[in-house]
Amino acid sequence: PPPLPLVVNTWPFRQTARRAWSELQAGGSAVDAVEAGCQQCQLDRCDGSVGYGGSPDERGETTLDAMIMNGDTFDVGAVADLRRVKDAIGVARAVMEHSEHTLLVGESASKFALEMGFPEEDLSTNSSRELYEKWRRNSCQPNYRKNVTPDPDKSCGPYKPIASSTQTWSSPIGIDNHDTIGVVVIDSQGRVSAGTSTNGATHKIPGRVGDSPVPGAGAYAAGSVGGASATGDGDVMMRFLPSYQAVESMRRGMDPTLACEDAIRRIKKFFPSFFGAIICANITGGFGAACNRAPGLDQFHYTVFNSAVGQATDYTANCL
Ligand code: SD4
Repeated sequence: PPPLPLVVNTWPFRQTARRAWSELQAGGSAVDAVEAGCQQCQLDRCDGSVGYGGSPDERGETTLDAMIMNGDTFDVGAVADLRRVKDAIGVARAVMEHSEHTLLVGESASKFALEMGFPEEDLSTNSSRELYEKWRRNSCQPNYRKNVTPDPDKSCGPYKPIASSTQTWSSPIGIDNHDTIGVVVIDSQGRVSAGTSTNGATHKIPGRVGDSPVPGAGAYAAGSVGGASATGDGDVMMRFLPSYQAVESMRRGMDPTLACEDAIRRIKKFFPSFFGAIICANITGGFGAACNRAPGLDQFHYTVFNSAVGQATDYTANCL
């Protein structure tokens, strides 16, 4: 069987896998490695969709979602709609280690973070301000509202509900706003952890929470089985708990690639063109991924690091 430890992460973010790997080499646990890998991506602001300075919401603010799960103890910490604090995965870990709760949201999550010693910082950057200004110049075309009309005098809302129409569904999340970091680690003792960090969806409605901080949706880990993490259109994907589904399939003995494909197929049946992908890893060192074919997504690149490949290595899944 392929060797442990094993690091797998979404997208070709090799720095994430390298950082997680070096954490393991330094004696860190699977949970430490997941946190460190996500932190690296937050600092790199991977493709603008992780960490500060990306995906401004309808008010121009960047807000963060993150989760970390210890598969062996079923401890989970998560934050959603976190404001003015950059280290979302660090705060998620603080929720896990310094509270009995699982998920804290919004201003209250920020307050908790400050109590835990995280600094308060502006999450805007020139690029997030530009994205926001451009959207306003473009009359604030809402990406995530449906059956609404803007106030006739103000093209940028407030939006009012109108009778529902029968438009065919198409995913508002695409290749331009996609890259949640998801990391799954099996350490050399076979311990399992999974986690995520993202700034969500560009021009989202303030208050929107995606799949990433929801256990079973954005990520899941189960001791003596394995872990999974999803990326893509969280508004749709979270309805199917794909990470939980994939881990439970692996528990029943399914190969990681097939478990990932099965989770994608269940969503595809109802949302044929949804944008999304999932990575899976099991405690024998097996791994795989799957994605749904959508505009701009024919292949999904993910990153693997174990001693057999010897370095952070790009793998490719052909989309279903
Ligand atoms: C979300 N799943 O907030 C995240 C975004 C993402 O690939 O992963 N896009 O819906």
